Amino acid sequence: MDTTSFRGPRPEVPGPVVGIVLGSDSDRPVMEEAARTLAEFGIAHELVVASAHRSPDLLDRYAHSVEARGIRVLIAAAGGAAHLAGALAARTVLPVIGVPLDATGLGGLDALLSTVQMPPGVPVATVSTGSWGARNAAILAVQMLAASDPDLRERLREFKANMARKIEDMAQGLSKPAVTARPEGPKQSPSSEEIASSLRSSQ
Ligand code: C2R
Repeated sequence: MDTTSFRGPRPEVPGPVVGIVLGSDSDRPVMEEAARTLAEFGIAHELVVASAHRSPDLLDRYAHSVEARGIRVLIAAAGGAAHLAGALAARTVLPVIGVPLDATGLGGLDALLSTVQMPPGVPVATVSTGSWGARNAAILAVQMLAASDPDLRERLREFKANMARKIEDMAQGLSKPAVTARPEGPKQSPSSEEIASSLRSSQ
């Protein structure tokens, strides 16, 4: 997507309803999981790069374009001093889901704290770091959209039922009777009388 001009929706094409914003193109490999997950649910989305720190004007323009273009939920992913999600949340009333990424070798803890510790009044729904977060951000976005979409709620129910079935299959695999060796009786240690008798016979 051309991130320099947000001109509005094309009426003939159903527009994206989720915006995934990356702090840098280097975040893309991890965040492709979010895009894949949205596609699983048939949710149209856009993937853009904009940084609160490096391109504040671009981020500003993007944040002010989303509502009018039909975006309903934002997912913001950034590493390090990750202020991207908070900066978006400051500029729109749409729900913002933050995905903290590991960009600095601190395991994403820096990004997690920067994303989650928002002051009262400006929430960012922060999910786990990295690819778990990428997947959960997308599922959470679907759940938010499903609040007003019964068909999507049905698809979420199927998704959860499939997950449960997989775990039940695993559990069944574990509870199959294991092949055990024929039980032997407890080994009796020889009595002191037997030991004494075997010593006597060996003399
Ligand atoms: P580069 O790989 O481009 O140097 O970026 C990005 O999300 C990325 O994980 C390194 C990391 O910097 C992050 N970044 C932020 C912000 N902008 C970029 N945390 C921001 O505005 O919060």
